[in-house]
Amino acid sequence: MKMTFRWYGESDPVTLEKIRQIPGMTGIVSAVYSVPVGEVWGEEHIERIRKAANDAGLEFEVVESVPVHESIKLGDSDAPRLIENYCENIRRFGKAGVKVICYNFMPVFDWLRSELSRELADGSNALAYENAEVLALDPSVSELSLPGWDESYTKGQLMELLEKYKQIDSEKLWENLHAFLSKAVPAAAEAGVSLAIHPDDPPWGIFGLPRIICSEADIDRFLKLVDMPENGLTFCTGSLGVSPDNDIPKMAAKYAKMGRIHFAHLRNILITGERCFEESGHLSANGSLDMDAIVKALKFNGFKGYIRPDHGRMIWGETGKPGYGLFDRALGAAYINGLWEASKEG
Ligand code: DNO
Repeated sequence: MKMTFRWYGESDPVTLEKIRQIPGMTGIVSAVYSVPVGEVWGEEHIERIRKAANDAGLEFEVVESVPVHESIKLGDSDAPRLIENYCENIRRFGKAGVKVICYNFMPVFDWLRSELSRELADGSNALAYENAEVLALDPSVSELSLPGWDESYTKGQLMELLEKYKQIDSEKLWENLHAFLSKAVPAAAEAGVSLAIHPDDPPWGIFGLPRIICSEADIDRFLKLVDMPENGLTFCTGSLGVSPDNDIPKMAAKYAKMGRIHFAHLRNILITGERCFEESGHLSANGSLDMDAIVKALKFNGFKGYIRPDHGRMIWGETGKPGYGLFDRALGAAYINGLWEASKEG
């Protein structure tokens, strides 16, 4: 496995030099943030990230994320053009030495939390999800914003988009995902890269929008849509793990053994009630997931992909992008490395 760290580009207060000093760190996970969703990324932009990473002694082999345009998810008439743009991006990443592309197929919103800075008992601050608060939220007026959300919509455009999704049920979304994958996966195979879908976070429908990558049954169906090794997963323990129905160590073992986990987002969460959770400290004892069992499941089933410590709490007075400070994510990387090193078969 290769330990990596998400870097939000030159404006990220967490610099490459700091990332490089985390023990065991091999590379960054990043993206070109200046290109509107659906457009082709300039080769010079991709090259600039690669060079910055390499100059700091790090690799750039994972792109997170290349957002899928809403028209592709909706199956609109311009979907074929946008899918072709996506394939062109894949080819460009392949040329630049990128090995894995992380993306998601969640309508309109990427990951969602109701609180960005809940104070935990130890005085740290964490992201949290309270179902009653989300149910009371009106996405068309809410000011909530999370890293990764497309902020380019006006409120009016957002309303229009939500209206369009009234025609899209889960089955229609599966069809549109299939149409996307049947072009994108062969393009990826040809370019020498793997696609890694990120599961829906949280793994249930929100605001009446369908979500289809939530469970083991969903993932089984997904992998069969285009049954090629390049059609794989970003195995995100914190996303799948907030549903008590998902047996995370079992799923990690199963999909690692199949060779379909290309990228793993490892973090713990504490389930605090039905459809309620907070992003706890990393240790198994801090949350609801058995992190040791998850790491062993990956290691003993031949996982050779990339790991990132995913989110962290805000500790030691750090401020920054919710979930994406330096200190606690670095502790997460060290913890996962420790589990990995100590895991011995037999
Ligand atoms: C959240 C991230 C997600 C992820 C996308 C991939 O912290 O894991 O925003 O990057 O879902 O498309």
